[in-house]
Amino acid sequence: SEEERACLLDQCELSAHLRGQRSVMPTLAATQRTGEQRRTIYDARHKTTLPGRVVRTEGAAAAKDAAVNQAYDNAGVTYDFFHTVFQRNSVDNKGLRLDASVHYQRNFNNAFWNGQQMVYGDGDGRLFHGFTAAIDVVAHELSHGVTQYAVPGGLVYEGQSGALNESISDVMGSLVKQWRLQQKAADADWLIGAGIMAPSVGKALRSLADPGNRTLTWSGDDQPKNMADYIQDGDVHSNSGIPNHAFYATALALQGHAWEKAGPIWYKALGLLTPNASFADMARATAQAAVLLYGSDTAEQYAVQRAWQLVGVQL
Ligand code: ASN
Ligand code: ZN
Repeated sequence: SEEERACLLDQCELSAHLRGQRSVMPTLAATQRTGEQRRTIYDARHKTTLPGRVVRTEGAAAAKDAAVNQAYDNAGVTYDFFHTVFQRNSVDNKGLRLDASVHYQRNFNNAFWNGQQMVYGDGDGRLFHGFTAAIDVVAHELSHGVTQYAVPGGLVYEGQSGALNESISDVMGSLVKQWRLQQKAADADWLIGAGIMAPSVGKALRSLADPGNRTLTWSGDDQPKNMADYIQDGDVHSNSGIPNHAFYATALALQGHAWEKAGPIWYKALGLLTPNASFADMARATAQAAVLLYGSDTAEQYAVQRAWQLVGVQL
């Protein structure tokens, strides 16, 4: 509970003082100075009770546990990305604390955002290795939090709005990875979750460059990349291939770094959406965002419009 969590944190601050260490846990304030990260990593110890026990607080030395440090470091890079590229101060743009629990359940083949924090499984060692190792997976989960706050009222996690919610997390996940590697759009792999899956299962979870490509991605992947192949009542992780591919096409058309033009257009569009937004609503929102940022009759506006045309979404 909220109370339990506050208590755990107080104890951890206290024990840091007792050990004569500098306490780096900032006092809880409604609004946090921008640029200040406030990460706390917890160990769920293979249970499902969240958040679990505090294992690393902001500024503390690395833990012995690799998953803890990966969750901490990758959340840090993701925070820096949103702050540097979009001038966003954390998930809520008010410096929200970044909480993450590792070792959730046993053999848990997933990671998620529960509305308040990030949660990571270790994988079963057969299909997946841990989920914290992939920066795009960490950024994907954290971005669910960003969407929750940046879209007025959030995006309902079903149907097209749910697939958009998923797609925004994949787009931001890929952008954070490209930003960390300082890769141009044309040089990026555009994969989500490369390196955390057993090679026999696939190279990555999803591809924004070629959604549904079964040699690149998970064998169970059925992502469409055009409305012609839209899956009625399909999973939000499937139909997300369509807006994912629209972002990819926009970024490639605009060249350079995807976070410099395509990224800001997509990010600005979030504020123009409503909770039940459709793909067409996102197409209009991104086109409008391109006009707001770059003007009308610009290469940016046309790149966005052409990208949605390519995936079969009518503006
Ligand atoms: N890893 C998945 C996601 O963040 C978990 C889920 O199905 N919500 O989308
Ligand atoms: Zn997701």
